[in-house]
Amino acid sequence: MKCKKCGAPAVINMRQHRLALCGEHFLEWVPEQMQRAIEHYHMFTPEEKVLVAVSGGKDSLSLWDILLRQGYATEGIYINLGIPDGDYSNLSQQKVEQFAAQHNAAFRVVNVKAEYGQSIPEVARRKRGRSVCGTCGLIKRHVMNQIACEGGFAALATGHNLDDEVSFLFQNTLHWATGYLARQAPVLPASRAGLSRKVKPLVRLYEREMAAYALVRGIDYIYEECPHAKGATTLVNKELFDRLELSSPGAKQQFYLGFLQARNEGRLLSPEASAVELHACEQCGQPTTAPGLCAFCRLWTEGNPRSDREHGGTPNGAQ
Ligand code: Q46
Ligand code: ZN
Ligand code: ZN
Repeated sequence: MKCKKCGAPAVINMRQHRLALCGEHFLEWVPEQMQRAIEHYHMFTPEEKVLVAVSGGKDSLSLWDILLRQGYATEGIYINLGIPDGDYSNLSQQKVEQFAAQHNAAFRVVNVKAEYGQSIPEVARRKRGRSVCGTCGLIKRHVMNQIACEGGFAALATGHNLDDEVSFLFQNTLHWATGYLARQAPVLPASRAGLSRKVKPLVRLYEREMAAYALVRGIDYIYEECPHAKGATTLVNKELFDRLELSSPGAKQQFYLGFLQARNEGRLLSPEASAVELHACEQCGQPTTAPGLCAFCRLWTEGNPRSDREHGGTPNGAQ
């Protein structure tokens, strides 16, 4: 297989685009695709400050790499979840630190246990019935939103790729979760005070394209999945769509982009589907659906071995 642009041996063949590219042209092509998505969905401008959520994996480190190379003003954030299996969290943090040092890039680390008193698996154990991943998602969302808002960042960027979005979309469709379907988007605007703009610049890129980008670019990332991802519905859905894609190249893209188009044209959901009434949390001030404490603050109020006094009554340190 030869590169469509220069005839050199190709490193990747993207059947859905009928495009094979050599390493050099592939390293140009991926940032172009990302840039198109940033502009098409009005994610952010070069003048705006972007907080990049990095996990140490291929997608988020590649995202950060491209944004830095394109000259965007970024800062990375790594949340150490305290997952002990295989020293997963500490090894991931090392990958992020190494990357930031190589690129001379600004980043910060939030260590959940050091900051709030318990690691994610410990909180999930204390809150019997709460899954590790559910707890993890809640804490990550809250912490990243808080830092993006307080740090004056115009947007919070995550490394979700097309395969991630397809998996979420399929899951939400399977359950006809209309609220989630209404809000699943490449950009979630900061619809009210206390909410940051959330953007997904890799939303049009396939997972295998991001893996190839990291490999060709020589990014040293953590290969292992989080131990809690094993058997997760996301992975099952991804396998399902990989099979579909094999027999019908472009199926993933069609499913996701077709959904966005149909919804935007008002052919899918009524406007009420996305209407959620939000209140400010009594403790941290972040928006929450139910009056009183938000889910994050409730997580830390009952049975947390660390006393409230250490945090002045506000678990995330907000005054
Ligand atoms: S990091 Fe967290 Fe994922 Fe690990 S504990 Fe689950 S949600 S699987 S993105
Ligand atoms: Zn080429
Ligand atoms: Zn709160």
